[in-house]
Amino acid sequence: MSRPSTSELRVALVGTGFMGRAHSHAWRTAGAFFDLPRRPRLQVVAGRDAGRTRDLADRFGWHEAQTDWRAVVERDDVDVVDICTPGDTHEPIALAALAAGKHVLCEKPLANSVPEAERMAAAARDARTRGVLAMCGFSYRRTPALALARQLVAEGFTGEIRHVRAQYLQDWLSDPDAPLTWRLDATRAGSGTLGDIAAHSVDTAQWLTGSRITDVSAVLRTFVTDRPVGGEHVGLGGRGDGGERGPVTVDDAAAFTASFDGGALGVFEATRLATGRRNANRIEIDGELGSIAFDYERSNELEVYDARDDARTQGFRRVQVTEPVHPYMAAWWPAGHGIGYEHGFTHQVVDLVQAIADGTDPSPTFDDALDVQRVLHAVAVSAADRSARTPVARPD
Ligand code: SOE
Repeated sequence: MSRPSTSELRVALVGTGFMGRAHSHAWRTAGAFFDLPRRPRLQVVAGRDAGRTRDLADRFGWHEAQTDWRAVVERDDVDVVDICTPGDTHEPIALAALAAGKHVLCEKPLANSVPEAERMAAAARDARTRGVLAMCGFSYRRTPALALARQLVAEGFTGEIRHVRAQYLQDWLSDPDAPLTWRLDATRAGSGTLGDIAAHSVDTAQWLTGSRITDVSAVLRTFVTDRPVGGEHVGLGGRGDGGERGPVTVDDAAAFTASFDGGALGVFEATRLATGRRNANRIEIDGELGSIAFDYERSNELEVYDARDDARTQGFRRVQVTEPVHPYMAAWWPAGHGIGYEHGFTHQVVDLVQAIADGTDPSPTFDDALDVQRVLHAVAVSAADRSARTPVARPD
């Protein structure tokens, strides 16, 4: 093994799927475009399938490929453990890594249940006292247009917020013959749209508004209750082989209203069966002084409405968030040249490396992600009870 220079930050990635590739790209790219205080070294990637792990290592430049995550997280030549596995393994990997003194980046949702998330957040708090940091990967926070929205809200652009309207619409399960994957298995994913994509909306909404959801009223629905066990996987979906079918044990769609402690009223919708909507992660905020609207399908844009504008020319303006004055953009291309999905992950790495160098809390912390988990839990309870209003349970 080579001796690291003191400025290196040696990373171990666990997981080789869609997120494993997105994070590999981020670790590989961040230092090329941003001036990082420490240079990421792609030390080792771990995955259960040896061939797939080797392939990912070769493509992205990981120095080693391993099949046992336990052997990786305690290594002396690793500083950061990046967890990109399904939710059922987040807790054991994160706890082992934090106990071994490694900084942790963990994909969202933080865990499959509140108790798991609580144990992870407690371990992260304890690790923090030893200078070890933990961050949860709600990567959309790093989309420049959303980061700009957050700046504007914090500066008072919207004034008091009355409405939060969030939708996360995908369609990769519209076909009833799309095959069963781990994302449709409650024992592995914990939940369906709720943890997978509504989690993003809840995180974005609480982060953007700087307020917390206090109660919810929810409905969950599973439209397709069994799917082909085998078949061809294409992207997130694909086509079954016409053979045996197995049960879908998670929700296909979630809808809920929410109250925020800042006084706003929230309406949330998440589905993976919105035919034609590929990745429409949308949020709109209406305040007394103005509104802001974002749609990931137009990710380089932010719509803004300023109620203080001259009444004759009032209207929503479409801002191209592609200028050097916008968050993260100065590091990329000349003005007007957009960026894409992978860049949110790159920005996430940039912010984590900076936090590690500064010794400050990364955002979101495991505590922030635990709070999202509590909201998701309240949504599930409300949907099961069919109760009109379910408080989000938080310790005093
Ligand atoms: C699948 O719905 C998924 O890959 C999510 O798991 C990601 O968090 C989101 O960014 C894109 O869609």
